[in-house]
Amino acid sequence: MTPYLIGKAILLAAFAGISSSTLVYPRQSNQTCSEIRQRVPWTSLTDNEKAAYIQADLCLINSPSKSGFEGAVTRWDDIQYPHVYQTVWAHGTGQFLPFHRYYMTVHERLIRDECGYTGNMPYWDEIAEIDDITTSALWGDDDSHFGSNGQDDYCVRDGPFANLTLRWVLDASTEDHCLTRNWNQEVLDKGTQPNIDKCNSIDNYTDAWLCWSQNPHFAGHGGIGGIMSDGTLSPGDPTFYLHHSYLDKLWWEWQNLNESRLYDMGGPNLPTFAGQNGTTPPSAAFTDYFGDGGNTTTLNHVLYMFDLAPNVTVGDIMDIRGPVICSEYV
Ligand SMILES: *[C@@H]1O[C@H](CO)[C@@H](O)[C@H](O)[C@H]1NC(C)=O
Ligand SMILES: *[C@@H]1O[C@H](CO)[C@@H](O)[C@H](O)[C@H]1NC(C)=O
Ligand SMILES: *[C@@H]1O[C@H](CO)[C@@H](O)[C@H](O)[C@H]1NC(C)=O
Ligand SMILES: *[C@@H]1O[C@H](CO)[C@@H](O)[C@H](O)[C@H]1NC(C)=O
Ligand SMILES: *[C@@H]1O[C@H](CO)[C@@H](O)[C@H](O)[C@H]1NC(C)=O
Ligand SMILES: *[C@@H]1O[C@H](CO)[C@@H](O)[C@H](O)[C@H]1NC(C)=O
Ligand SMILES: *[C@@H]1O[C@H](CO)[C@@H](O)[C@H](O)[C@H]1NC(C)=O
Ligand SMILES: [Cu+2]
Repeated sequence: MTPYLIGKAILLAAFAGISSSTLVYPRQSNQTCSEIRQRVPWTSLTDNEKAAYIQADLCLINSPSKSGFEGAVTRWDDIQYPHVYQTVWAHGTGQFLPFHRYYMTVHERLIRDECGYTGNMPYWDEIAEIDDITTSALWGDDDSHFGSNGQDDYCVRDGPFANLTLRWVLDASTEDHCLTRNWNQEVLDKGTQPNIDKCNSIDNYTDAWLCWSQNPHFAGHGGIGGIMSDGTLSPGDPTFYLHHSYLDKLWWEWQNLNESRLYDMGGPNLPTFAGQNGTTPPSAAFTDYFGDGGNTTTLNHVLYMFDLAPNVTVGDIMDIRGPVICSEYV
């Protein structure tokens, strides 16, 4: 055990009121956070840095699947799958924010480990661009932007992801389709500062997660629209990762407003809405509610990414400066 992990176990016990003997740390004994990586606004990258990031996602898109998920063709299909399959478990539940936090890191690991990406991970600074979706710095036709809006059939036909073939459909089977977008300023408008302030003013996670999952979360998804506005399939659009990193930054800022928030967890554990056929995992595999043993999400909750990354617990990712995420937002 590194001193960091011992410190965290004590901290957890203090905040969560649980005995440290019930904690199973370290789960990832061979991981340490020796150098914290920076997550930066997309606009702070140079064009070359942007192109390198886009190139890394294209590398996943052009690499063969390794997962064995039935119907997966590319590595991009592989990374989308845990989100597609676990839709009803990862949304509308307490693990919503933790699941997506870890998911950002799993995507980061794939582009670093398999595609040689060495730059900072970017986020979409939505509040800075909220006035006009059409002029966002995400958009452009060259190799350092994400293309632009969909055409009449909503398919994206410009930029590096033009004519991208996506495969997963709602029931976690496959059917080839295009990447779609359908910009919507009205929905992006939900990401206003007052709506962010409202979530920040809620002092407990049990209520705050719901607030974050609504306006600030919907804004970026619905503002881009198309696949991005689909709760199940949205990671098919490369902009998904920049939007959810931004949302993660907002959660991290909330966590830092009061020391009681850093390890605060809660919210429902069981699905709160019906999934499509196939996207509700077989109950047998999930009867222990991902390790919580109850109906409320706790720090012991397992975040599951199939074989793409090891299982970690919610407690492992609460502090982004810890060994699993090892990042900071700037
Ligand atoms: C520990 O490191 C090894 C080699 O890098 C890796 O294969 C293994 O998955 C790691 N274990 C955990 C729990 O992360
Ligand atoms: C995308 O597909 C359309 C319609 O099939 C085609 O006209 C266009 O040339 C393709 N664009 C690229 C960049 O492949
Ligand atoms: C959480 O905070 C909200 C609003 O600040 C409050 O209404 C609610 O009772 C609190 N819940 C718990 C469990 O403390
Ligand atoms: C910090 O959180 C505690 C526990 O919820 C609360 O009693 C206290 O008022 C909060 N402090 C601030 C500055 O909001
Ligand atoms: C799931 O699919 C089966 C077989 O196609 C069908 O009978 C059933 O009604 C579907 N259930 C839901 C919830 O869509
Ligand atoms: C990871 O977590 C999932 C979901 O709780 C579980 O089904 C799976 O067996 C776990 N895998 C390992 C290696 O512990
Ligand atoms: C969890 O919820 C289910 C379904 O609502 C209920 O049957 C069960 O008693 C609850 N378990 C606990 C530990 O509260
Ligand atoms: Cu999601």
